[in-house]
Amino acid sequence: MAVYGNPAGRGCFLKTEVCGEIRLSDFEPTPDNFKAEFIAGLKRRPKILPCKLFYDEHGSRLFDQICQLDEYYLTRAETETLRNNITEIAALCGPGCVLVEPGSGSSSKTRLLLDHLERPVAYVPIDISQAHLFSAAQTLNGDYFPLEILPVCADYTQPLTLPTPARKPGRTVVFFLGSTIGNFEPWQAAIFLRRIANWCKPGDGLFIGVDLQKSRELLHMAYNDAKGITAAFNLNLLQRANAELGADFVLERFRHEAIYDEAHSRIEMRLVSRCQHQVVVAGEQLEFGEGERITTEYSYKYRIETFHELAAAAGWQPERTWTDKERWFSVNYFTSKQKGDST
Ligand code: AVI
Repeated sequence: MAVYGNPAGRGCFLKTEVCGEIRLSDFEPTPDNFKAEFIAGLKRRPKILPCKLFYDEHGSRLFDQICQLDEYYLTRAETETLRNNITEIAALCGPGCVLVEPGSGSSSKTRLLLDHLERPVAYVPIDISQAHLFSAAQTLNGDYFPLEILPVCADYTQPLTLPTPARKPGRTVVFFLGSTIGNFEPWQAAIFLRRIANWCKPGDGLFIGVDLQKSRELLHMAYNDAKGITAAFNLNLLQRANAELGADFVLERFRHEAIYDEAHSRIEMRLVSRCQHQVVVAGEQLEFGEGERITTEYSYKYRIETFHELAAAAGWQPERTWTDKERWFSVNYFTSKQKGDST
């Protein structure tokens, strides 16, 4: 059985203009402790910050702009792959499925799926931001009646149980798109994939977008765009610290760097200090040497076989892989091999 049942999270209702009330499962995720995580990361040697700290309001807007860039092929290639294979993807989901989307954000690709699925029973967006969930529910609600929208406010990397749809569902299918899995280190990706498997019953499905290894030049262009949007996205972390923590970063003293580390098959994004200087962050004085780096993000690039092995070890049977015509990006379909537990 899928881990439905009463949500462990506190239930409450989102009021919408279209269909009255929508049941929200609220796991009350602890908001990012930006101050603690930022200072702890800058005290580590070498300095490293978790990439989730990028996404304040301005950072999220910059990321949306990155997705529109010519050089940033990932979004385009994934959308093309989904569109070109949507009939087969919908058939694999089967009738009456429950569509689950961890990190749903603005649910931008959801319509493409919902437009093709056969009488889906429920859509379960999972996001840490109630505002995102609310606007996704608002925009979709009513258009796909009688689809039930069951938003879950949670940190999807933490234990959670899925809400129970009112009607008897077919299969649970999880969509984890955008190559967000690439921002996890492989050991973290394995833990996360195992966690998703535990939401599912054997035979349930996972569709996951995974960026692929390619030439250093193409990767370099994608993460060092000509308009400097990725640089602004990276530097916005320091701007955020100035705004939220009263830090005194001078942004011109840092530069954006994104290099492809072939040994680890990952883009490593950094902020590099141009000179030796000190910065005060929330009353703490922090030292930066000339050329010293803060690692701000890893973005792993996989070979399809390597990713299949990683997923197989985490309880997922590889079934089907589609790519764009250049074979730069992959959408992978797996079925759950194991009976899950409740986490
Ligand atoms: C969200 N994630 C998949 C993006 C990536 O490509 O790793 C984040 C990003 N960083 C720089 N550009 C885009």
